[in-house]
Amino acid sequence: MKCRKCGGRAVLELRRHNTAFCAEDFLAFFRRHTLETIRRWKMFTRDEPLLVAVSGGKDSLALWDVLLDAGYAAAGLYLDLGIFDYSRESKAKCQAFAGERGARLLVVSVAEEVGAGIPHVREATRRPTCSACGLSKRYIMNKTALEGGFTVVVTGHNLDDEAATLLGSTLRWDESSLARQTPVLEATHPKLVRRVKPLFRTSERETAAYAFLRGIDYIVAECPFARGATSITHKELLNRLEDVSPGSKAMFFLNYLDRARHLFLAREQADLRECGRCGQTTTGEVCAFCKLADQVRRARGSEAPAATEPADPPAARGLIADLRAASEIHAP
Ligand code: Q46
Ligand code: ZN
Repeated sequence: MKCRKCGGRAVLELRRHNTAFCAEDFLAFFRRHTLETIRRWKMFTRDEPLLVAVSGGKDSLALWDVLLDAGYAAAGLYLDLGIFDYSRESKAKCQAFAGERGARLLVVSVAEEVGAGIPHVREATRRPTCSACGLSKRYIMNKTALEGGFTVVVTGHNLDDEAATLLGSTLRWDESSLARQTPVLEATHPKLVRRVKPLFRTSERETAAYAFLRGIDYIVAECPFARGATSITHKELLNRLEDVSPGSKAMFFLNYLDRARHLFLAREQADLRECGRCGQTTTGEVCAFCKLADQVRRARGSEAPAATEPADPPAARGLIADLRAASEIHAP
């Protein structure tokens, strides 16, 4: 297999693009593709201060790497979810990455904002862990960006993430989620910061290959709460489709954006106002985050302090896609 660009020995075949690249040309392709997406979708300009949400995983670190390399003013934001070893390890990866590049990294403790780390929120509120986590992350990202003078929050969601989310929303015909799924969520209120996803056209396999070839030290273990999540089943189903018909994921998600999203958007009308407690946006009197934090504080207040830290749940090791991609990269 030869590199389409230089004719040298290819290390990675991209069936969807019907091409193959050597390491150097793949890295250049990945950077070009990402920067082109930012430009075409008008995600942000050269002068805007960016806040890149980093989890310590391959996608967000690969994206931060591309942005720093291209000269963007991109600070990182790590949200410490308090999820035992997973959080400790992923925070260390982000700190090491930032340290090596001399980049600015903001670290915010979710426990300080919510009143307890993510693993304790379910006991306190009976709200599913991932739903409380997602709500808290979105809220804190927006708040940190506003307070820090950042005009854009950049996240590392890739094509696989977006296609799996779309499949989940479609199976439920969740019109509101369908309307909100976009790679550029504009700030529709002075208290909202634009949220963008420059990797939405890039597969997980490509980000894994980029991170591997760049020698980025990222966390391979997934969050222990991701275990058994339906989104993982949706990803597996889409991977099977992609195997027999390369390009299926891109066709599903990108055509949705082109042809169908506007139908759902037309019906979605949110009347936003400021939360009476914290000033962030809400459709009611008090925002969902303030209600969540209240519930947690009430429940924790009536609880005797735990004598010991709860045991670390078994981590879901190894992203299948990572391993698959790494094994497909042939050492030069
Ligand atoms: S939502 Fe759920 Fe993730 Fe939060 S608790 Fe872990 S798996 S980190 S993307
Ligand atoms: Zn609030």
